Amino acid sequence: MHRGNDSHSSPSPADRRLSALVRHLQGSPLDAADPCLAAAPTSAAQISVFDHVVRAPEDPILGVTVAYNKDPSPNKLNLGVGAYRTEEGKPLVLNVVRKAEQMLVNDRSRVKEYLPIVGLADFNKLSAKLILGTDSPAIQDNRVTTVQCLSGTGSLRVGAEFLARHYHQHTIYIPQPTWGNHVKIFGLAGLAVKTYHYYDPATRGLNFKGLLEDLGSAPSGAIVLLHACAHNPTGVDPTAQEWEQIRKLMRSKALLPFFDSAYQGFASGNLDADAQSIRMFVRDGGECLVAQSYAKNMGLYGERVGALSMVCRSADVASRVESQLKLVIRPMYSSPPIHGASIVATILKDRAMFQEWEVELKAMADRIISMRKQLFDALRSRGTPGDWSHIIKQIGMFTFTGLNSAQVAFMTKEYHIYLTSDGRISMAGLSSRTVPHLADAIHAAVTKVA
Ligand code: PLA
Repeated sequence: MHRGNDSHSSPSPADRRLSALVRHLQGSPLDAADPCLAAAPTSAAQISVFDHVVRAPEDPILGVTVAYNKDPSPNKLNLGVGAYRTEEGKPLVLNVVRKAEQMLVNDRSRVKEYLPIVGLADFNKLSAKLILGTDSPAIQDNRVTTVQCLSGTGSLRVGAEFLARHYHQHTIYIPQPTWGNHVKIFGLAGLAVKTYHYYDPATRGLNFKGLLEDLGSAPSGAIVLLHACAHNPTGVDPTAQEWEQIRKLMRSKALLPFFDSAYQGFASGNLDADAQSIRMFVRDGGECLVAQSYAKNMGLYGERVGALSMVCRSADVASRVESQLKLVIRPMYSSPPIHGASIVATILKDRAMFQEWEVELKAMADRIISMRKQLFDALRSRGTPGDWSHIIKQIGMFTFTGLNSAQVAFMTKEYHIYLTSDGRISMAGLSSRTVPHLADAIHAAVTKVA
């Protein structure tokens, strides 16, 4: 037998080393001249089977917070990640969320059983209505399948994996620029990622001609990632007329829309208005995917609550699609977490709580808009060279300032202001108190750094 033979072969260097160490532990002195010990590793790093692993760079967005956290300056300001802060610079838990959580805690009938693979049924139904509209014919026809996922990111990833497995076209077009994680999410899911023109640095607006040309020359059936509203990082959205032209072009070429809705309610302060682009595509009877996040609009960042809806041609297709989505989700994380989805469902299904949410959401959106105005005024009063009107024209959580990476580095070094190197500022992280500090920093960067 094999084992018998092995036991007669001479011990390996590792075994001999081990025996010498065991003898030492049992009281024998260590013989430094022992060749087995000489062969012993000299540092812990040499022992690791992961010795070849190289250090990865920090994430371009979340790494900004890592750097910010290490800065001891009392004046430091984090305008990197898109996370809402109050006028006092504090994270905000919405009152209506606190209320919903209290109700959930008080309800002793609630248990912590696993959710189904597709998540909480109420949450899914209400999420579809929130994004597609309560009167959506697609929902009435039962041709929408919605699955609860891990916030916006998880919804994009599940949708991407589904498309890689079941859709005939494996190319996805994403706007240039876009949220940095899109490239990785779609690439890792097995899709080929290409870009379409979106932003024109000269006008700081939409490069609509470039967009139409690129989508016009995309292969038939290609997937197109669209930001539903409040485009990240540019803050530039197509107008309703432009959306309509995009829709017509995409439908004429059978391009498949994949909407990323991470900011519903944050752009205009109105949930329905911010879903218009999506509803336009659903109204024409065609198919699309929608990834929804409650991170920003309900302030549920860390709860990781979101949904993927797939609008299909028929109820039959939708139900078969759902059965396959389950096969994507089950080996990925089995089933989603219960708490965040329960908060959302509690708020969405109660009329009074829903209205309370709308008021709080509008207040967040309004505060961001007022920060735009304040920053614009502060730069103007300093006579900062350049046209800063894009600060008030851009939409949503971010201002794409046009500052270059050297100017950003200067602001971080000299003013302890943290933002992504592409010059994106999270307006939600600003307050009346910190606007002057930011305006001073921008003024100095623009006048001192090329
Ligand atoms: N899609 C877009 C366009 C986003 O901007 C973000 C978040 C997401 C999806 C994913 O959000 P979620 O998974 O938390 O729901 N973008 C943030 C945070 C706010 C981040 O980078 O993770 C940003 O600062 O860009």
